[in-house]
Amino acid sequence: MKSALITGITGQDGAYLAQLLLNKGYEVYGVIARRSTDTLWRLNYLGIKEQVNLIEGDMSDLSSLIRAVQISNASEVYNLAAQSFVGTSWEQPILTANVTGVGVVNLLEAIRLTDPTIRYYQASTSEMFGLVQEPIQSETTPFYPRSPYGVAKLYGHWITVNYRESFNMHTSSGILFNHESPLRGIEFVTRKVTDAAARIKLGVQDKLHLGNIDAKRDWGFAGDYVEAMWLMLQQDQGDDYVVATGKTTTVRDMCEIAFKHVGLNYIDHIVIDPQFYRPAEVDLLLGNPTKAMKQLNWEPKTNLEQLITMMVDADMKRVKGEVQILAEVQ
Ligand code: NDP
Ligand code: GDR
Repeated sequence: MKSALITGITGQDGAYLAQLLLNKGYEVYGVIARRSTDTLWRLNYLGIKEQVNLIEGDMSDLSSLIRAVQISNASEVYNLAAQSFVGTSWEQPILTANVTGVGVVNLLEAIRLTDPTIRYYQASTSEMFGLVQEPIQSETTPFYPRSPYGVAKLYGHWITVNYRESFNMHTSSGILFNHESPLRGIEFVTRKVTDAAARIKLGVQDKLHLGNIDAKRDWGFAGDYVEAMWLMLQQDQGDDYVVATGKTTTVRDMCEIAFKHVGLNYIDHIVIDPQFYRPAEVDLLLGNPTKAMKQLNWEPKTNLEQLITMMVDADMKRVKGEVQILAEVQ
């Protein structure tokens, strides 16, 4: 039986990827960081908590990563762990650099020292395009990150490429555009909006405070995107791939979809609050996934309307108390 190790298994993508790999018959191991509260709610929600093997570790602790790679005996390692919230990266730039940037080389070293034939996936990001240098971004578009998070991810991206070129390791970098789901963290804008739409509909919230609603993003469904991660590691060679839908939408129009789904007009409930503006904004992201579609035979299956309505429906159930997601109880 094949084994895989996932860092960030308690996050949105980690949970979906663990589910995908379990369905494919893998023995799944996950690195779990020590926290004072339970972080297993997503694995619980998907009903897979008992099926994964958890190993304590932290991206900033090389010895713990070596231990995790050894214990798991993995032939594939997926590095999804990060301080992943762009806004927080201005508040904690050094932590972000250590975890999201240097953490990558820690894990690559753990692999190189243990078994350099292990295949490696790096969670790169469209945030590396930042101040976009081309209207539609592909694998050849120059990078221009706009946040400490984007800068840290750029290091992670290039060190992944470098280990492929230096040591002939099978490393792949997935340049994933925004992807969302009912398991998205509440601080990210889609989930903040779908949760608010549900709460306002059910009378437990009045207003929704947002920042720049003119920002445009290429949003897809996390469940579709984890498939692309797995496909990258099944190729003969490691490579870099953009994973996106090829459509971009403003935060404003995404709000309209969410509120309309519960019979509300978003304009009546939104308050523009400069507190949520960013020191440097990424105004527009729009990816060209042609390479992933051709070489990986991957395609996005869920459009934005389906995605947002799925998230609103899940939040309606949660706010009504029909489904309990422990970490999200407010
Ligand atoms: P989440 O924020 O939901 O999950 C991040 C994970 O990283 C959590 O499991 C978290 O653990 C873990 N983590 C954080 N710090 C450490 C640490 N020091 N040591 C070990 N683990 C740590 O992110 P997503 O699932 O949305 O994203 C997965 C990856 O993909 C991230 O690297 C993200 O930057 C990247 N990405 C995401 C995109 C998106 O749209 N979702 C797009 C492009 C890239 P804990 O639960 O304990 O906090
Ligand atoms: P992003 O996602 O920064 O693209 O990073 P986020 O959902 O946080 O922001 C998207 C856009 O919405 C605007 N915005 C707001 N954002 C938040 N969070 N809260 C608000 O109130 C708000 N109002 C407007 C933002 O300014 C921004 O333009 C996500 C993360 O998952 C990263 O880890 C990942 O790398 C990228 O997606 C691709």
